[in-house]
Amino acid sequence: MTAHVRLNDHIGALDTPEGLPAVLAVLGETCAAISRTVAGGALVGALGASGQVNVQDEEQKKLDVITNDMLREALAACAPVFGVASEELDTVEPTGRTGDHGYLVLFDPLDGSSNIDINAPVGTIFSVLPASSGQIDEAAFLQPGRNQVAAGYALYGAQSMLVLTTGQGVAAFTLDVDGQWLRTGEDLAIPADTREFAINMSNQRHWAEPVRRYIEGCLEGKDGPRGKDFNMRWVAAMVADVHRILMRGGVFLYPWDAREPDRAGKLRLMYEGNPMALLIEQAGGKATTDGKQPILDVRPTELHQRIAVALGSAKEIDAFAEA
Ligand code: FDP
Repeated sequence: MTAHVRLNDHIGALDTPEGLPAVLAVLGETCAAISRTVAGGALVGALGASGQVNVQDEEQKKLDVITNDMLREALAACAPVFGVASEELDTVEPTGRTGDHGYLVLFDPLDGSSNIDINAPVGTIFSVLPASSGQIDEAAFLQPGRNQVAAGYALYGAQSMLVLTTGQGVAAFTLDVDGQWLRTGEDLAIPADTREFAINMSNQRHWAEPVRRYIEGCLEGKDGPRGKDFNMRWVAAMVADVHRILMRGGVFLYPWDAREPDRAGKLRLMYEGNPMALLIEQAGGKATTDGKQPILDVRPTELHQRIAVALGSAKEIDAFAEA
């Protein structure tokens, strides 16, 4: 059997800016530890609600709190990390370090929390931005996704996998029994065409007209304007839906809807939209707000900003843009 390349050896062979390999190593180790906690479930007291509410008024699960603390603590001890921000924290947390070659790490510690208690896939999403040499405050984090020097996720599913980009393609790693991330995929490429879409259909009546038209076209299949049958998937954890798209193509939509007209969408730009957009673009797909505007070009105005998301197979995102 051929030996698989370890995560840290893979990172070491890349052309990365100073300090970044140490940050990615800590993210890899912490995601491996989170995988063990997720797998322990009820045996390690990881299921159920925490009784707390986060800054976005959402009820936190115990695992949201546990995994958030694991990442905060590990990253605070990593020298090149100058600050962290999390979907589960009110505001940013500077580590007290400043200078050159520093990084800001943003994360959704446990994506797809509604899946925790039913033993369905969940994940961790992370985004790494360069830190400026000045003060580390909220403004320092408000950089467009194009600035990311790395992005990735860990998926805790049938296998635990880590998928990573540093802007030089996308690689995938599988966690072995000894807790090592071993490379099992390189240069992931999303097929341009697809017959699979992912959207929460129960929100249909709240969507804007173009989204309704596009999905109606898919549902009409061979008999409609698209002239081909479509299949639908919805794992209800963005990590798992994006992973499927990276593996075999498809599109994932979480659009604006009329229930909260002032909110651009449900998902968060800084912890979900940007890191997934970098992975999707690096794998040859498109990641947009509306089929046209690239997510990576959005200039953030708020740390916990929401965003509409339409990403996946390039030609299908074009079809969505034309609907
Ligand atoms: P969750 O709220 O369970 O954490 O992050 C938001 C997210 O999950 C995504 O992972 C997922 O794609 C989506 O919300 C699920 O939304 P629905 O509740 O509408 O299915």
